[in-house]
Amino acid sequence: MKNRITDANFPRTGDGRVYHLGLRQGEVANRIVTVGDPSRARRISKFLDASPEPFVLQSERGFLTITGKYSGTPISIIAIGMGIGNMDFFVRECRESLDGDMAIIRLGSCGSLVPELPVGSLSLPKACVGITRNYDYDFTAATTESSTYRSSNPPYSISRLVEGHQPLQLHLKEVTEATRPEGASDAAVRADFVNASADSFYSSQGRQTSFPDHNEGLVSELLERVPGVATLEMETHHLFHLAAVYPKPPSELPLKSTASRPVLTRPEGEISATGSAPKSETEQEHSRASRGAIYATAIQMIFAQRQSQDFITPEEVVLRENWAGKACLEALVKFNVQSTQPDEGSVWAKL
Ligand code: R1P
Ligand code: URA
Repeated sequence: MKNRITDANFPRTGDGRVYHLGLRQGEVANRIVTVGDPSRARRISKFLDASPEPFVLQSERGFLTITGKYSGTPISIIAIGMGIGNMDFFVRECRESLDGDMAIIRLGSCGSLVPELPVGSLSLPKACVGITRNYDYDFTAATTESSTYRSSNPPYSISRLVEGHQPLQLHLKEVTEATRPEGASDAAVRADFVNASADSFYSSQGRQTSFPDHNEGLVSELLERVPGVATLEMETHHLFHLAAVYPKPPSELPLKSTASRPVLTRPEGEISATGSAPKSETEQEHSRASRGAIYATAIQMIFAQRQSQDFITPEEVVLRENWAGKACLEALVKFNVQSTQPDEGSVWAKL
């Protein structure tokens, strides 16, 4: 850590940079393509307009942001690495660095559990579940009964469904179909499956290693319990969840009044549980007021087929990343994002 940080609640440097992504206001656009692999971000960034020259920031923690314009519209491509934790840093730190609505597409790789999605297919999940390892389960136990998955203390928990933003999903599907390249004429593009995001590539995706993970029946349990589930990866559920729970901006509330918002403040003078003085109404309203809506969807490239054990080739990856990457940019700039960050002081306003 090179810079002095000023706020323990939401750490930022003196010049307003967030702690892990290293960004400040004006460096991230309202339309974002997020990927895991930094080389995927660099590949897609080749499609950005040459002018203004894209802004590139690699943070100390390994997040890579490339912000420029596509067909004249500001857009960011952000590589976050892997896992729920990194998705959490990305969504929250971008949200606090940006005014207005956000439209986010995750372009990721995944494994397929169904024959309809062979290696090289693209899946735009309509909804996600999360799979998490239960640290209260005794992983040293000698055997796993199949009934264990439905017991009150199962080795893995499978969450409720959370939906993505359907208008953005269907619009992205249309653009993806319309931009299908030569060489991918037979690749399936599906928008009717459910994705499962796991907190491990191995144990909570049912892979067998030398660890006693008690996961032999996990994939069958998932298929049985979640109708339409077809893919496994590691971040999309958290993205959909944060987007779904984020407070709607006043313009999207049924009554255009803060009176219809959930109660955020305690009665005047009440002391909080920690004994510290309660925050003033204005402070609380400010810290929880919506900064704009978050619209999120995903497009996933099938890299691994868990039934056939096939794995994608490097050449197939390049073709899919170029195809889906360009489709994400194209779809985002054509998607109506009503309220946006002002150009003034931004990296994309530079000529
Ligand atoms: C595991 O290999 C990684 O690949 C998938 C998973 O979600 C996980 O991050 O996505 P990315 O290709 O976007 O990283
Ligand atoms: N990413 C995952 O998380 N799982 C797979 O099987 C392939 C890519």
